[in-house]
Amino acid sequence: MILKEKLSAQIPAWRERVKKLLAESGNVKVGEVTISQVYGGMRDVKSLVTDISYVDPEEGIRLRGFTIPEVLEKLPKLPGAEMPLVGGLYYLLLVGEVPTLQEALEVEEEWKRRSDVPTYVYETLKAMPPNAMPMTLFSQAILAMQTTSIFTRKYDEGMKKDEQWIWMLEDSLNLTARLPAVAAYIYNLKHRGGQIPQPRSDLDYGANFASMMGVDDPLYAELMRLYFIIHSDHESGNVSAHATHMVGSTLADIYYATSAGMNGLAGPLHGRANQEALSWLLNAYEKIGHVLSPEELRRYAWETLASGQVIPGYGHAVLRKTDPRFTAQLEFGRKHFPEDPIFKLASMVYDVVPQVLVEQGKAKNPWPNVDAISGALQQHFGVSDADEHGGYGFYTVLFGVSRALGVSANAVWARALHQPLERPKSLTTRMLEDVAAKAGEKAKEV
Ligand code: CMX
Repeated sequence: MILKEKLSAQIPAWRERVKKLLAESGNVKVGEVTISQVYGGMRDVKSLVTDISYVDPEEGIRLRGFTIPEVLEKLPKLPGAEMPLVGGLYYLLLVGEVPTLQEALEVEEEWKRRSDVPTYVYETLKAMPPNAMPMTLFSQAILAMQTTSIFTRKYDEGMKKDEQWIWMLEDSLNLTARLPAVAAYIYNLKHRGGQIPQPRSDLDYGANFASMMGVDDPLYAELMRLYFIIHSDHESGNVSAHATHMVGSTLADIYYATSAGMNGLAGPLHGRANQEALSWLLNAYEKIGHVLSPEELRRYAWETLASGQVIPGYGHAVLRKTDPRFTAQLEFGRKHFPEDPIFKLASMVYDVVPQVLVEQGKAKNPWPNVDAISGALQQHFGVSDADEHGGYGFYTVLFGVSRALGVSANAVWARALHQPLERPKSLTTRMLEDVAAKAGEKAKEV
């Protein structure tokens, strides 16, 4: 298998590189940690490592060194397609090189071979009450598939440490191959009578997903290729990536680890923001009855802030500029359906809301993130049925299908490089007060 061959060729040199760095420079300091960081969600504490992606606060994400526009330009596409193959993206994340079209297609073929979802997974989801949140079903499906983990079976048989990555790769390919059908089933269960989706082996990852969703428009396949590529990875410190990594560091398999990550993605400050961004736009639209004027939108944004809510899809823990993943989606909408009223509204929010957030003066970053506009694009294709909670819970599932690509690629490399059990140290408030008092005394002496 191409991915196994390419990784086998690279891993020994990477292991030597890390070993040398640790042996020669293990005691060199990377940074210092302040009390505000200890109390403040570890913001910007440099304590994780990944070579798969890096988020620069000003520039945004680079996947294996490539910006989002570069990724979209360089990754191979099917003849006549606008957006690259998702298989090429997975190759890039794992191998670190831009694949040829043939190599990207080989990954797509691997996925097709592995895409069967065990029937009991569908039955498990069907047995859940109708008010189960889509993300609950998604995480549950992933956990239910743990019974198929080869990694855990090999562990039980006494697998060698150097081979852990091989079985993590097997599991990761199986998991990522099945997730589009799992997601489409969750949508069907919630909104379309619960039929089991029929994957099409003549279609690529994005187009097959579009087909399982029952959206005929070929543009939706292009959107989903774009969507699955841009949501895949955002370095290691975001909650879904970090939770997956932390659970995986116990040698739990990819199903346990990804399910944990998805539970984090379900939170409103993370992936759930993509549902809330559409609700926020639709509320505005329905309230006023037409696409708002900038002045009306400004008032609506201030009302949201005055009621103590955040404006979903705006702000970020690391980014300090417009998220290039937002821009890629904005450009897609501008090119293909600039007159869609909800898309128009989402574009106008971009013109108005950053200034409102600046005036409010709280958010460190007033600019949009990836979640601000993704729902507006989905609703254009009719993927906009509200669930029992009156929200668009399925959108975070879409994010989850893509994020599984990033976290699983990281999990393969974590096992390849023998990354150890994660175990940071906690202190008590009294200890921090003592540290603060000592620092105060020292400052007086000086
Ligand atoms: N609307 C209103 N207030 C906001 C805001 C927004 N979009 N973004 C930040 N703020 C507020 C924070 O709530 C915080 O207020 P308090 O001091 O009262 O607690 C203050 O500004 C400072 O926050 P920050 O340091 O700028 O942001 P954080 O790193 O703490 O949080 C994030 C980052 C994304 C959670 C935050 O910007 C937010 O809540 N945004 C809206 C939700 C959202 O879009 N989340 C998705 C992020 C992308 C993803 O993970 O999918």
